[in-house]
Amino acid sequence: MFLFSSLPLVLLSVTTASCTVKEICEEVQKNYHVVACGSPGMNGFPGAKGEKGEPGQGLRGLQGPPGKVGPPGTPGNPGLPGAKGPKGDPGEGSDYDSSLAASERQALQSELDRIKKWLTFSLGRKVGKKFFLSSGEKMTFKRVKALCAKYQATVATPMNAEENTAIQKVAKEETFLGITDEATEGQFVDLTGKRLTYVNWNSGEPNDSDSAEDCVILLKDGKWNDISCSSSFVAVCEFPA
Ligand SMILES: *[C@@H]1O[C@H](CO)[C@@H](O)[C@H](O)[C@H]1NC(C)=O
Ligand SMILES: [Ca+2]
Ligand SMILES: [Ca+2]
Repeated sequence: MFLFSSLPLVLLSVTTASCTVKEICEEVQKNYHVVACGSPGMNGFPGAKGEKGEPGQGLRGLQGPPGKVGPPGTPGNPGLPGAKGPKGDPGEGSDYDSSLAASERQALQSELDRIKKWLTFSLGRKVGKKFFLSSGEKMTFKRVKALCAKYQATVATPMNAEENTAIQKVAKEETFLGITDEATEGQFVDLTGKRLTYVNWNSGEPNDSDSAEDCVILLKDGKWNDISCSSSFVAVCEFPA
């Protein structure tokens, strides 16, 4: 029941506890020799003064007027680079995000991958490219769809026996699947409208009892039963892993 509402919080606390943007930045600096955090150093000192020009060509004897000024000497070598400046303040909001270097993005990505592993370990089931999570709450099919959509996910839809088992374990109780025959009675499709390539109906199902069963639940033993969409069952969503 608290899982979904606390999920962003878990992520947030995990992120703040182990990985601030500043730390990632320092990490990146260490590992990739990128100077990205500090502001640029000060300019070097100006070069040494050029050599004195050629003497002018005044007449000997009486001292003539001063000769022409010689051509300027070649400029001195540039000074050494200034000392490294103090560390800059972290950027803010989207300005900073959009200027993330590839190496910084890579560091963030590996941190996210690590967090996904923690979540899989403690909460959910990952099968192939799917990650199944339950909110633990019971609700109508319509509300399950809305809940999953709110989290950029869809209602759990098993495409094979392995996924079917994973959903069964995550749900622990009977749960809606992302399958209906609302559009055409007797023709069960997934939520994108595709015909099913895997089914696991219980014997005698689907029976469209009272001509009012257009949704599908996963029973505790993993078999499927068609049932009324307005009854309430545990919500399980599938996320791209
Ligand atoms: C049809 O399925 C429902 C469950 O959805 C079940 O309760 C009922 O007994 C079934 N009816 C028949 C005739 O098998
Ligand atoms: Ca039906
Ligand atoms: Ca039924």
